[in-house]
Amino acid sequence: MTKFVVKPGVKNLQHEDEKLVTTHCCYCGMQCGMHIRVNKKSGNVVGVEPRYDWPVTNGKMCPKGVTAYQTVDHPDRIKTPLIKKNGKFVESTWEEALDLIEKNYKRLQSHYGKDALSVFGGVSMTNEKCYLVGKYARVALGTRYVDYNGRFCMSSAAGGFMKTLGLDRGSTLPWPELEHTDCFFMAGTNTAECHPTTIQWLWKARDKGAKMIVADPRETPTARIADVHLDLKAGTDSALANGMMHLLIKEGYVDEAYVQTRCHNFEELKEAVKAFTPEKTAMITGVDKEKIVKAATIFGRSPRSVVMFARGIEQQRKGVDNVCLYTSMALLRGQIGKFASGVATFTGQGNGQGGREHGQKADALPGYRKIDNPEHVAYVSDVWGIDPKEMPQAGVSAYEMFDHIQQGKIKAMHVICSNPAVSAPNNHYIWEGFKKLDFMVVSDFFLSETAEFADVVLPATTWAEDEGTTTNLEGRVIRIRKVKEPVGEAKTDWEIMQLIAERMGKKSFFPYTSVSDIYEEFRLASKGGKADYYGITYDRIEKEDGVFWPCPDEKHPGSPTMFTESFATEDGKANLAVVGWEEPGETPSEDYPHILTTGRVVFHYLSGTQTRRTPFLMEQCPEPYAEIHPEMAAKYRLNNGDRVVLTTKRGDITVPVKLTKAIRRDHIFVPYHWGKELSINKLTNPALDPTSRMPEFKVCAVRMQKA
Ligand SMILES: Nc1nc2c(c(=O)[nH]1)N[C@H]1C(S)=C(S)[C@@H](COP(=O)(O)OP(=O)(O)OC[C@H]3O[C@@H](n4cnc5c(=O)[nH]c(N)nc54)[C@H](O)[C@@H]3O)O[C@H]1N2
Ligand SMILES: Nc1nc2c(c(=O)[nH]1)N[C@H]1C(S)=C(S)[C@@H](COP(=O)(O)OP(=O)(O)OC[C@H]3O[C@@H](n4cnc5c(=O)[nH]c(N)nc54)[C@H](O)[C@@H]3O)O[C@H]1N2
Ligand code: SF4
Ligand SMILES: [Mo]
Repeated sequence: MTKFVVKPGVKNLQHEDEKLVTTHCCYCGMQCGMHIRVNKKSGNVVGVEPRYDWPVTNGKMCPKGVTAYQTVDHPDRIKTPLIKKNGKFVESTWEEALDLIEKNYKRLQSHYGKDALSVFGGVSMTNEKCYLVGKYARVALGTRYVDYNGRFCMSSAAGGFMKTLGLDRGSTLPWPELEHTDCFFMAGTNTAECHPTTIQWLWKARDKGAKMIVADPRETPTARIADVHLDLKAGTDSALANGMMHLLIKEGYVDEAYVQTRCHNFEELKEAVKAFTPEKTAMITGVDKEKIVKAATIFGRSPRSVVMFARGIEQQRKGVDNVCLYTSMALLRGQIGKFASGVATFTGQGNGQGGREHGQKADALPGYRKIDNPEHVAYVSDVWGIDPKEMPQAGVSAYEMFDHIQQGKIKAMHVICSNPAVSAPNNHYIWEGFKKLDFMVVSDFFLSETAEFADVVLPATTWAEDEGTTTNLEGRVIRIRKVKEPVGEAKTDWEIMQLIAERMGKKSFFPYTSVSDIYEEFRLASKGGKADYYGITYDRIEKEDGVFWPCPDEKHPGSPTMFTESFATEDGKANLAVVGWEEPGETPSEDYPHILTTGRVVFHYLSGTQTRRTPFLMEQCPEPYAEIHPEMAAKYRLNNGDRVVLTTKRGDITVPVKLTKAIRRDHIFVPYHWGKELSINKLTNPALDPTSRMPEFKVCAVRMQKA
């Protein structure tokens, strides 16, 4: 389906020998609208055109989005299955690869039981594929061990929203409404680099007088344009949010009627925040008292505000507490469920929202059902056609799967659409785990650092070679379209899972001949669950510019604004967070005197397998570096570009320093998009949040020496 042009005065480029296919970017949760240019003769992808009529992004794209097409026909694509023989990969046929997988899976399960196998998924895949990963693990392989990379991404946001609001939908409002907001309170989100096409909405709001408050240890491009930059120490968000609520209550900025009728725990919260005076908050966070007061005053006086956050506050040992507290700030102001107001976490990966709702999580089933709830198990078993007794129990979280490898419980792993050799914390432990596995399979379209550990690598397709749906950061379900046929012998992830299911004697449970067959089953599997997609059809998505879940039936308009009348908790009331502040898992000491924090740059995406293969992006940002303040540099007699060794209790890395005043004097920031020797995750702390099991990527103690 091809649509052209659309913005008055702006014409999409169109060559005679090309066709345009309308789809969305494969990278972040913005899911910017785009048309992909395909050469009619060769069928190859040759370029991209922005989609001006996509209401969320209006033709805006970022440097990753405009170069994403270059990965599709990239020379590094894996074109046939690869089997490791004497330590080297050799090309093989699908028959040979599947034979080997069948033989090893059956051998391991007959020796060690069904749970000897495990699956590690990812959410750069469509809803259809993400849904199938859970079913593949539990029905085709019959194992309890399945989890996914969203554990390192959205899990604290999900846990926090579940606790406070009873439901985890990343944003409670649609993006175009942001234009009418009066105040943005943004914590731990580098929006300008990580969700760049959101900035247009902030600018529009700014033109109407809106204010921006940014809480970040770094003066990011986002903080630079803020009215107040709260330059807090990493790991002190709970104190900051409590301090903000202290002032909101003290200065009379609470929406009493809203809080009385729609929230629990207000009296307890009042007690709990009493201690967080501006003085105490300033002492813990390292932010000037005046700035804290100014931020609370702006936020408290704004009629319409949105509290926004991302991994900066979530990737902490207390990430769930942080989410609950910041969400409570929005509740105190009576903002959730109204026009141009609310709370939003920035969904990270392209399908980070949809991919976390439908059963890739260790303890979840489609539609946000729970595996420890017998009614939920009965419903999903019925859709899948299995005996509920056959449904495996809950497994363990992504990082904990590696503990189970060490304990000898997990013997094999199939990694689908993730690169934990780079992106999981405490890399050395992950690498040891992969080496210890008896058998390892990876589905990817590039030979990632993780794939290098595998016994068998299966060539998957890129997003441009298959169709389906994703759910963007607003909660809007959208269509991804097939642009071209797969390269070489690559197969889609769903076909691969189907083929392995067949080898495991479960073919009848995977009877799909097309993606829409899977989608129809998936709609039914989600029906009646908290994340209900039943009313969303491909047709409706097309006609309505996407449909927001929950959408329980085809007549339902979808839910752009959440919680207008009540919350999704049992009695409909939200739970205000009553929690204090605790130190991060690791604090500076004599041996490790500084704080290390990690994150992203605009030019690279996650573990970098795709963006490190994109020449333009590599020219812009070829290698990792340590961002440090000139004062810290002076103490170590370092000039810009000098190389340093950074060491934590878990590992070390050698990188050049980049001097900038845009970081706290006691912090070091390193982006994490590189592997092996250049992976900062050799150093990060795997301290896990007790509820979400999210590792503390954002804070650990580090030592620096001149190399
Ligand atoms: N360019 C680019 N864009 C991306 C991605 C990418 O890899 N590259 N990935 C996508 C994905 S999957 C995700 S999850 C999102 C992530 O999007 P973001 O969460 O916005 O990105 P990060 O760089 O991980 O962290 C955001 C900010 O948190 C700050 N921070 C660190 N520690 C703390 C703290 O203790 N408290 C507070 N308040 N702030 C802190 C960091 O300085 C950083 O500026 O981006 C998505 N978009
Ligand atoms: N230090 C530090 N570590 C972090 C973070 C941090 O802020 N700091 N952030 C964390 C976050 S938020 C995230 S989301 C994770 C992400 O970490 P990863 O899960 O490692 O993310 P990707 O790099 O996208 O890896 C996806 C892999 O699958 C491949 N792939 C892409 N699409 C498909 C597909 O459709 N099918 C298949 N089969 N393969 C595909 C890609 O080539 C790539 O090799 O990293 C986490 N790690
Ligand atoms: S903002 Fe995100 S979705 Fe949009 S072009 Fe950039 S990476 Fe792609
Ligand atoms: Mo993420």
